[in-house]
Amino acid sequence: MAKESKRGDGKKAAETPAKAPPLPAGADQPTCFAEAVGTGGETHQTTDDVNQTLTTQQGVPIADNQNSLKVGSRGPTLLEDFILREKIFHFDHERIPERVVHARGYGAHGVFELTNSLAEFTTADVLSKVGQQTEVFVRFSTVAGRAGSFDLARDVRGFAVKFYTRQGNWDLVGNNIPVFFVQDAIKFPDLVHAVKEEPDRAFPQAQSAHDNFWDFASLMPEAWHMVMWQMSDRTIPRSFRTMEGFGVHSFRLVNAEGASTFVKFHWKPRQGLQSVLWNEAVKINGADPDFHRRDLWDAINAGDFPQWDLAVQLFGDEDAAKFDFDHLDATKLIPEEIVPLRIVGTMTLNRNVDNFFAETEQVAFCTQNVPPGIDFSDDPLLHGRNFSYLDTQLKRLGSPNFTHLPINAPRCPVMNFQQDGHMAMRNPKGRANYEPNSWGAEGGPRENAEAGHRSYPAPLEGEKRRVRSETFSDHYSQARQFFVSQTAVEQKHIGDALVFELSKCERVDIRTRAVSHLRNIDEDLATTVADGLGMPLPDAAVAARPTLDLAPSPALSIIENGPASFKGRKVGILLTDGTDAAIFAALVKAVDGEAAVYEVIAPKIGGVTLDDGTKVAARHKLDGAPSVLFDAVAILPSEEGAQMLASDAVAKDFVSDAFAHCKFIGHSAAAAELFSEARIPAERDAGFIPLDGAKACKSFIEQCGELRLWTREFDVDLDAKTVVTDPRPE
Ligand code: HDE
Repeated sequence: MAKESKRGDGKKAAETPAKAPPLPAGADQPTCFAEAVGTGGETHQTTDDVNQTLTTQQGVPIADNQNSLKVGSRGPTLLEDFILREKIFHFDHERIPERVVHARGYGAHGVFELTNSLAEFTTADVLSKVGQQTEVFVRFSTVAGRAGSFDLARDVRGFAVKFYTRQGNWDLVGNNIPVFFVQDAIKFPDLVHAVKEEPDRAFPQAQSAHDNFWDFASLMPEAWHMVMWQMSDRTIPRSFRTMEGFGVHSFRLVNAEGASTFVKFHWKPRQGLQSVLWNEAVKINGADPDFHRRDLWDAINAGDFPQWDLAVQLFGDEDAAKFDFDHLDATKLIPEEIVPLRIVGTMTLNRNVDNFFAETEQVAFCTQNVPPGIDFSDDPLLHGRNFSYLDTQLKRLGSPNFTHLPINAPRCPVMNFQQDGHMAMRNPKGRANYEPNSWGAEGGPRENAEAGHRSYPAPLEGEKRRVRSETFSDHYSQARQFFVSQTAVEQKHIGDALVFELSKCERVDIRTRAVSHLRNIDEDLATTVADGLGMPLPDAAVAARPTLDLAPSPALSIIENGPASFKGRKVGILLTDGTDAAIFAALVKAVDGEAAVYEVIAPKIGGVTLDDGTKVAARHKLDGAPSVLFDAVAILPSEEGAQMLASDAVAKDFVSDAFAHCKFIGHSAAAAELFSEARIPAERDAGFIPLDGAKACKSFIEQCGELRLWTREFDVDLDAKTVVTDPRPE
């Protein structure tokens, strides 16, 4: 069966352990709503299941939802109209404050299965029992943009996972980058203010390419390791499905004997890493601002469930003492080559949300949500976060009872004497609401020294001072390590990104100060960026410590860690009337064979008639589907169709963008005319694959698994001449 990408409106949900029970028969598509109340996501149908009469919030049936109550037919409208008043009142209060950071996000449900026990290191049940499945909810996000901003902003991505464990919720609130911009929580508001839109003009939105961000970054040497990641393609991922996730800070695992082991958490996507090009990102934002959320929704609905392996790096105080950095400094990572990753389980996202607001918007993460057996390190950034997340939920969700919302409610029993407050839905019964009490078995829950969370008794002493540890002062060594760990084309992208971003700064002194840091990271990069900005090379910034030449870490490259095949990727197939039906069928078969997806693009949305008379529906009209929406393209016009497309500016853009973005391009012989009108060089490179039979179609899709013909970039980009040396052999 051919795998045409699903439109994404049919639900294909997989079972998860604590899935809400199904709605009553006949009520699976309520016209009003199913009101979810209670603690564990149980659903109560409050509408009339039989005839589904529209009601007010008070349950009063509504006779007319089209007209307000008036005197005569032309008014005035009467204040007595409680139906109108209630409806408008509720509408007026629909919005809650968006998150101050990570406002734009998208979530999905899934399951985590443990494959390797860490019981020797932790009492956390979720990490102890091999084969045990734990329900999870994940929210991916951008950081800087508002909730309505576009998906392909150059930005860090949030990767927040809530595990509904048997010992309470565990929130691993991470990013897709393993380090952070600042070392101390007290600098976080400054960082966020600097990167967000400038306060007087309220722009630019969702981007760091402006004076305020680079002013701040250039005054903060500690930011430059993360700046290198930010300027890399990590911040323009192809999909949420192709990103890594990192817990960033060191946490502690604590075992039954009370022994502590430090741990860093990593999520490795089974889909392989993949990003887009900056020029592509800019165009995707115009063509489909919801590119990432649509991608995740479509993949899950199509049953192509994304998976990540959870890996840990475990180390003790003695190991930490040997690192040439301080693991409590969140601007540093622990290279995988120094502390190897140990895969302990797999997360599968298998269910889209039923309601975006109820789930993705109202989910409330907190770094402090940890089960027994997981504890905190002394990372000062983490400590700031531990305060911030609970605090922000009160502002955003408006009540300390946000934990009663089904998306936030633990799936295990919740028993305590906390009570009342706005919108309390979990109201204890009985007489005792305090502890200790002498009401015996009816007196409610009691503390449990055995099962309860106990903080690791780390011995501490010291003076109370506002200082930054000396051990936090090497700002450039890992930034350099990151840069030298990239392939040539990725290094080029970092150079391009820096030139682009700094060219958006109006103040020359800010550009200059920024480049002065690059001199401590990589001289060639500094030279390239200065050249790209048309400015002299400034003196190097004063470094607190000399930069070390650390060994490259191949794990840091995206291209080195790409997918094994074209699985889950999307090819756009451009058809016209008269396209060769046999080739189209062979291509669809090849796409299916690799478990990839395709979408048909045609001059008209009504579709095309192939040369054997078959009619094929189009998913997109050509004007609405630029090639940036696809991982690869197949251009299969008939002779006549190619002639028509050759005079169409949009068709020419389709081809020339696919070419410029180094994509693999399968094509019919007739496409030659379109190529020459699109000014594709007559001597075509290895990325052009003539599709003249089933074998060619198969090898085209196999080759697409390489994702891009990166060497082409050195032929098509003017900046390439000045950035890095063309890596191809002479
Ligand atoms: Fe956050 N961060 N953060 N952060 N963060 C929030 O909490 C904060 C940091 C991250 O999908 C807020 O519920 C401080 C690092 C993610 O709902 C807020 C500091 C990392 C999300 C907050 C940091 C993150 C947030 C805003 C420095 C990667 C989205 C809304 C001390 C490890 C979670 C909210 C979601 C959200 C504070 C730094 C990741 C204000 C004070 C480092 C993925 O509480």
